[in-house]
Amino acid sequence: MSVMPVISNDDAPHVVRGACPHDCPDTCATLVTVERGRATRIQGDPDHPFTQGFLCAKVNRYLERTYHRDRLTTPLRRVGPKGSGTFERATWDEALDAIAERLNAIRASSDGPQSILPYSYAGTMGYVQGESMDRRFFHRIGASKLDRTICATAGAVGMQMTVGANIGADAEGVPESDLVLLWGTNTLTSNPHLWPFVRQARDHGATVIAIDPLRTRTAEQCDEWIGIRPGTDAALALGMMHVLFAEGLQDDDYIARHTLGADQLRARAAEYPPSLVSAITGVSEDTIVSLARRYGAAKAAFIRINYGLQRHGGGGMAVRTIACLPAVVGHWRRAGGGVQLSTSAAFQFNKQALQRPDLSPPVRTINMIRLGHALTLPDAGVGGPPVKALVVYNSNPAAVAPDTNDVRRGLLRDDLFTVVLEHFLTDTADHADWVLPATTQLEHWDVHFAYGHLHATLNRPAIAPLGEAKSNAEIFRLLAQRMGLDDACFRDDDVTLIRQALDTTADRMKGVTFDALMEHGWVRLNVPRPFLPFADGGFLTPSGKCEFYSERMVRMGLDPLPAFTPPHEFPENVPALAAKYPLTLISSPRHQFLNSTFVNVDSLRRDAKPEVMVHPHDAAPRGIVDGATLVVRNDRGEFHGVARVTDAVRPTVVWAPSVWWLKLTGDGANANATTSQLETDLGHGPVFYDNLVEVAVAGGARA
Ligand SMILES: Nc1nc2c(c(=O)[nH]1)N[C@H]1C(S)=C(S)[C@@H](COP(=O)(O)OP(=O)(O)OC[C@H]3O[C@@H](n4cnc5c(=O)[nH]c(N)nc54)[C@H](O)[C@@H]3O)O[C@H]1N2
Ligand SMILES: Nc1nc2c(c(=O)[nH]1)N[C@H]1C(S)=C(S)[C@@H](COP(=O)(O)OP(=O)(O)OC[C@H]3O[C@@H](n4cnc5c(=O)[nH]c(N)nc54)[C@H](O)[C@@H]3O)O[C@H]1N2
Ligand SMILES: [Mo]
Repeated sequence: MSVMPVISNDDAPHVVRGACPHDCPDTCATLVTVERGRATRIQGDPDHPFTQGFLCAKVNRYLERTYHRDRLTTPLRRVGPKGSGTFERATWDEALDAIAERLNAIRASSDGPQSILPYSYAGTMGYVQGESMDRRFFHRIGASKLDRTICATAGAVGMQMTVGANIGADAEGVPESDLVLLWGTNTLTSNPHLWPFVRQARDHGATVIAIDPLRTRTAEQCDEWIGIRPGTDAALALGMMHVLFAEGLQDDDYIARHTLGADQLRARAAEYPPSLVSAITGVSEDTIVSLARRYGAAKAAFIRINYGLQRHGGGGMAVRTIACLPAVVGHWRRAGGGVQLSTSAAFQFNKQALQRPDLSPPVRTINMIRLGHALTLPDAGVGGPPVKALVVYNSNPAAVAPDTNDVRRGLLRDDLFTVVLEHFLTDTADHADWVLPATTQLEHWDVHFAYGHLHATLNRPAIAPLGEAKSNAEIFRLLAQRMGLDDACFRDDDVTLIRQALDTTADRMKGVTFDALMEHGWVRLNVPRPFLPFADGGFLTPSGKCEFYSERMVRMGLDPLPAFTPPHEFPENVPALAAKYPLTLISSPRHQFLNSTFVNVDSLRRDAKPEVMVHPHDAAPRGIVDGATLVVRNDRGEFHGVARVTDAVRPTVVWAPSVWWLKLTGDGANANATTSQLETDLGHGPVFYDNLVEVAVAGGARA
């Protein structure tokens, strides 16, 4: 079988190279077998250094999802009441004409174009279908901008403050590590292609430790599980520094050459003795001291943090603080040492050319995690006109945005004009006036960065679009035309967009060309293997040092030094609230789901129902037994789940594996009925896991 460059009419089976589009650090290189125009197999590229020939539980089912009986294949026009999910088929001409006319009318109205709001996230991480023609379109019409904060901004800014960019140690160095800390990350579920590297390190004698309020399937596989209290990681990191400095385990040479503010950091760490840290984190003093000693004695400790730990009020500072650790001990010098939140900033695609921010007039920005406020407050919560039109693509906010009850109130507004580009009738699409069928990764072109490794990947269409589906970029091209936007940039086709994304002289992109991608499917960035970004300093901060002390934080009115910033709903600080709602809810992803994607795939959901894991200490006084139907509630809302009584959660923590489609739960609600629209300390991010609740047997007396 040969590897074909584009869709082939040839009847012979052939293989098309692609990229997994999903929001995951792994961005796998895929091989799709096509027979007589139909995709019959998807596998991981065995030659790709990170994919290593295997795919995850979800993407192994990508063909089942693509050919799902419920795939949208034509445009749909709403016929029932708003939110009822009742539609009739329409032609593309009807849909595009109606949408163009309505959007043009809103642009011309007294509310003006800022009353139009795009809403998208990373349903696909591809540059073409994720952030190219769509951005040009909204920039050109002068729509409100969307601050895309829902996942990563708290930690990204935390990294920027300490090391200068969201860049980190190379996963391919992990086999040389002698201590691996999986800190606030469920690797086997959310970053599974890192695991073979961790296993290699372990084969060479490394110790692997999970730091997580949940004993996840990842923690089960580690040498040790540290069941920390949610939102207290900065205190643990400072406690480790306390011990490192007190016992002389720091690397004075690295500190002197490559860091700023070491004396202040040492003084700050002195304020965090193990006794205090133990009281904050719920981790024993012995564990804190032995973790610090182990870290100080290691030659190359690899800290894998991920986005789970920054979904708390102090999430930005938590990441900033942990990111100081490798510089204290000088581990950036060696392969396998350092910290990784993301590798995304290592990529230097030409986003300006793709997105054309120059087309936009000065407009307001709306934070996507406050969609509920944006849709329900008269000035959208930020000043200016109300939101009159919402165009959603690559996202399912009715299920994934915090405070879904508020979001739903907004989506139900009769005067809100909502257009949703989707593969399926999601909870969000159910609220649309128009639904437009989008192509999947098997049906369109794209090019990808990654956030857990250092390879760029091309995606070629393997099959023709299903039904009348069109790619996002094509839909925005057509809309631009209908609305009379005749700038030349609205005529660039998808392959031209890929070439524009690659049109850069940036050093790390040397060799990442269209031709190389066509030939190999993927190309490693122009960096050594493994990439040691800060082996000899060269931090990307204003000072060029690892900034223990940050002038920028001073200017932001924040503590310039690492510190423990408690969650918004930290029981000690909100005793009245904690008396009513004593448990912290974590709603991190279920293994078989990708946020709310794949929830409707039968073989992945099977007959599962939403579950709520409760520790025996919390279950007993509430009369909760395994299998009971529970209601989880706070002042924002409530949802139901089946009780699992287990010591895999620490006491006072409950876990609701997520993110369920509202309409597949049974009660029409998921964990986001209880989450808040509050923001993190840095980056205006969401605080999904900073969420006090009470749990009771449904129908039973209230506690
Ligand atoms: N299968 C699957 N893979 C995914 C995703 C998915 O939905 N499903 N989502 C993708 C996306 S969008 C992202 S952003 C990444 C996220 O990747 P991760 O960050 O690994 O994912 P989470 O499961 O959100 O969080 C990881 C762990 O953090 C723990 N945690 C929560 N609060 C704290 C805390 O305060 N301190 C500490 N130490 N731990 C805490 C949670 O219990 C959880 O086990 O995964 C990606 N990969
Ligand atoms: N309670 C709770 N809430 C969470 C999280 C959590 O852990 N707990 N995780 C948060 C995180 S980390 C994130 S990143 C967000 C993710 O939130 P979203 O980015 O909204 O992710 P998904 O829920 O996967 O929804 C993506 C949608 O995009 C669609 N899609 C995929 N590809 C295409 C395409 O090419 N074109 C079009 N038009 N549509 C496409 C899919 O069908 C899917 O419905 O959720 C956040 N919400
Ligand atoms: Mo995410």
